[in-house]
Amino acid sequence: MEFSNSKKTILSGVQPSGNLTIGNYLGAIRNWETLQNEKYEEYNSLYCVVDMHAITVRQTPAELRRRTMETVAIYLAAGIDPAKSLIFVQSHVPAHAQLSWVLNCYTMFGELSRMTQFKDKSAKNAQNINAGLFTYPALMAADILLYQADLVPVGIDQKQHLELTRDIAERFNQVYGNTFVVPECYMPKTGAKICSLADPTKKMSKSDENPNACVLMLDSKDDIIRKFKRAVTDSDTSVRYADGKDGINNLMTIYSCFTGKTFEDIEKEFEGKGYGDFKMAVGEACADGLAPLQAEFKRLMADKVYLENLMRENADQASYIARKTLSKVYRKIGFLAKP
Ligand code: ATP
Ligand code: LTN
Repeated sequence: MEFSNSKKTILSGVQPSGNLTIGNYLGAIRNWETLQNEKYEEYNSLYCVVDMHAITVRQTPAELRRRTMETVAIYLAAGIDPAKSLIFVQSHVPAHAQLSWVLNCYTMFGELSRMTQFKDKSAKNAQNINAGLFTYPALMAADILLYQADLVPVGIDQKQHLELTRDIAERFNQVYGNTFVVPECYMPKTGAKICSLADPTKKMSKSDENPNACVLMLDSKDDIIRKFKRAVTDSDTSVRYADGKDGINNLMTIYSCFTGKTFEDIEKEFEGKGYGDFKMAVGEACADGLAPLQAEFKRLMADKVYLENLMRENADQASYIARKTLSKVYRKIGFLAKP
C-alpha cells in the first residue's frame, strides 16, 4: 500500500493467542475492512498481528508461529486488501519494543493497576502474573502512537486501554511538546461486545477453556450450528431484546451483524416461533456469513510464499514509518544520537 503523510491513519491489532472468534470478527476485523474501503481517501490503514502481546500469557512456540501466520491469512481473507492496508507482524518491527520501553517510563503504576483486563487475566493466570501482563497497555500505546494513528477500531473491552493510550500521549506531549497524535476510539454500533455462548454475561474470548463458549471464525458449519443450539438462553420463550435476557440479546446481536436486520425485524421474524428455530437461523446465518472467508483462508494458507513475501515487505514499510516517530522521541527525551 502507499502510505500518505497527508492522510490520517487507522491502526488496530489482534493477538494470535488462540483461534480467532466471531467476537474478534464482529467487534474488530469486519469493521477494519469497512473502514479500509469507506475511508480509503481519508485514512491510511495499518493492521498488526500483535504476537508480542500474546506472550503475556504462556504460549506454545510452534502454535504461536502457526497462529501468527494464520492471523495474517485471516486478515486477508476477511477482505483487508494489501493494496489499501498495511498488514504486518508486531515482532517484525523492533520499534514497537523500543518505544514501549520509553512509554513504560511515562505510565504510572496506579494507572496500570486499574486496568480491568490486567485484573481479569491475573485472576485467570494466578501462577503467571508477569510484568509484561501488567505493562501490556504501554506496548499497546506504542503500537498506536508509533504510527501517529488517529483512529483505533476495537471492541468495547479495549476502550479502557485506549483511554490510557490517550493519557500517555497527552502527558508526553505536555512535557516535550507536540510529539504524538492523540488517538480516538472507534467502536461498531452493533457487535462491540459479543458474549460467551456458555455464559452470556461474559465477553466471548478466544482463550476461554470451554470450547462451546466461542464460535471460531474457522469452525465448520456443523460445529457452528451445534454450538448455537447449545447456547445458554432463558426460561422465557419469546425472541425479543430485553433486560435480563442476555443470552437472547447476544444471539440477536450476532444475527443482526450477519444479516443486517434490526432487532425489530428479528422480533417480527420470530414471532410465535421458539428458541430452537431462532438458534438454527443464527447458526445458518453465521456459517453462511463466514463461508467465503473460510474458503479464501484455505486458499491463502496453501500459498506460504505469498504470505511470507507480504510479511517481509510490509514489515520493512512499517519499520520505515515507525522509525520516524521513534527517532523524534529519542531526540526529545535526550538520548544521545549515535555518532
Ligand atoms: P484473549 O482471550 O486472548 O484475551 P480476545 O479474544 O479477547 O483474546 P484480543 O486479541 O484481545 O481478543 O482482541 C482483538 C480485538 O477483538 C479487539 O479489538 C477486541 O476488542 C476485539 N474483541 C475481542 N473479543 C471480543 C468480543 N467478544 N466482542 C467484541 N469484540 C471483541
Ligand atoms: N490489546 C488489544 C490488542 C492490541 C491492539 C493494539 C488493538 C494490541 N495493540 C493496538 C488496537 C491497537 C486487545 O484486543 N487485547
